[in-house]
Amino acid sequence: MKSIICVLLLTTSAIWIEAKRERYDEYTVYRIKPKNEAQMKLIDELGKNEGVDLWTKVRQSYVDIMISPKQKQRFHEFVEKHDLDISVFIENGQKLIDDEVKVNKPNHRIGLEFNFLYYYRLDVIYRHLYKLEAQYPDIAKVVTIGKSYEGRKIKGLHISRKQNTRTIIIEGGIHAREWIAPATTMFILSRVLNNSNLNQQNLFDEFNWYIFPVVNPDGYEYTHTTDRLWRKTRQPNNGSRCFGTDGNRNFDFHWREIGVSSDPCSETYGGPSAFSEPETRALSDFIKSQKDNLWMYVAFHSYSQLLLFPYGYTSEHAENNDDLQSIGNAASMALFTRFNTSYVVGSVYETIYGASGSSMDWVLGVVKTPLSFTYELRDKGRFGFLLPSNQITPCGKEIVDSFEALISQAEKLGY
Ligand code: 0X9
Ligand code: ZN
Repeated sequence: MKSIICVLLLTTSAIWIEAKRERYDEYTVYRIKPKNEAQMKLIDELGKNEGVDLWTKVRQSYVDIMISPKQKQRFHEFVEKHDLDISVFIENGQKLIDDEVKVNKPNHRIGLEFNFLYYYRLDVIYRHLYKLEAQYPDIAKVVTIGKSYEGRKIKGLHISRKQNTRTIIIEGGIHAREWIAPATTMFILSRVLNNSNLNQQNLFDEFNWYIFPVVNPDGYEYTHTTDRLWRKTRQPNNGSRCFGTDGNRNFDFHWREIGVSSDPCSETYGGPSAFSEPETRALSDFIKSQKDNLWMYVAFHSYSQLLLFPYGYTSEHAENNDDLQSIGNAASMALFTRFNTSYVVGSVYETIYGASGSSMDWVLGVVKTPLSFTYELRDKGRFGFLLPSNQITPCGKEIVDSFEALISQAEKLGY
């Protein structure tokens, strides 16, 4: 009898959890190619409506926009009226999410080997960090830099083979739904520890690495349990029904100036104040503590295949703009060599859009570390945020190749 009740309870609670999941049936992602400034403005306004989500922000070349089934008719009228150039990129969001759940299921069984075939839950990622620490006791150590709003630890791996060397900090997962970012930072981590390419191994051995795969753990878990397309942190906002802040608009450098919203319901809400989020506070405090040795900072996002450098807050160039461009170009060329994947290189403002309050801008502008980059990983919109996990390994390999060039070109230029 007891066991029957137990089974009943388990199944009903499972159904309850399932029922609470956000669904994206018949949500369609369109690509719009704006023909002029006026159309860009229109699309930006459109993006503020309920049932409309801009997957990429509006820029000159294109914008990807997800429309709920309820909004479709209005959307098509809008397209007609303003003569917008649209094409369908993802027919049905839920279909891709269902496929992804099917593929990823096995890895949620406890004790399964960590490999790069799946997207993992936070506990699996953290367990793997400890396993690596045990496997490489002389060079690897798990570090905890603070806690998220919901109390999850923000953990990373410190890898160091030499004393007093230059430090590289890698940030992944500030945006929750960009799952390829934590996966890729884990891939880099594995190749920093153990690399069959001896040139890469020797180069990587020279540095002191801090790698944080999931700096927004609440958001990341929420994308696994409740809403696959969640982007922000999970702190409630006073006086609003909407949760969360965009961590990459929350840093204290030209905070809330451009490409950022003051509306808590917006995907790019900058927060009530700079560093209002425990996650960005923890990360920035840690970065500051490394200031003296910090040589390079790299943040990982998706998608669009871009390698970006500061600034996002202004069209004005960073002092070392030409160097950053040259380093970025070298990295992009090296990346292309493996699978012919192309990444466009440039400053945020000139390449995509103005956006202030990012970690990357803050590292250059406040911490004054001259080498600060952001990767926007695969793909170019075929799957967008819902990139299948069989792309983790190819993406990781080409990114590690690009990293080798990123570092050596910077060294060549005297950094
Ligand atoms: O808008 C962002 O924060 C990033 N794009 S994403 O689609 N992953 O959200 C771009 C970050 C570039 N850095 C700056 N805005 N400075
Ligand atoms: Zn992002």
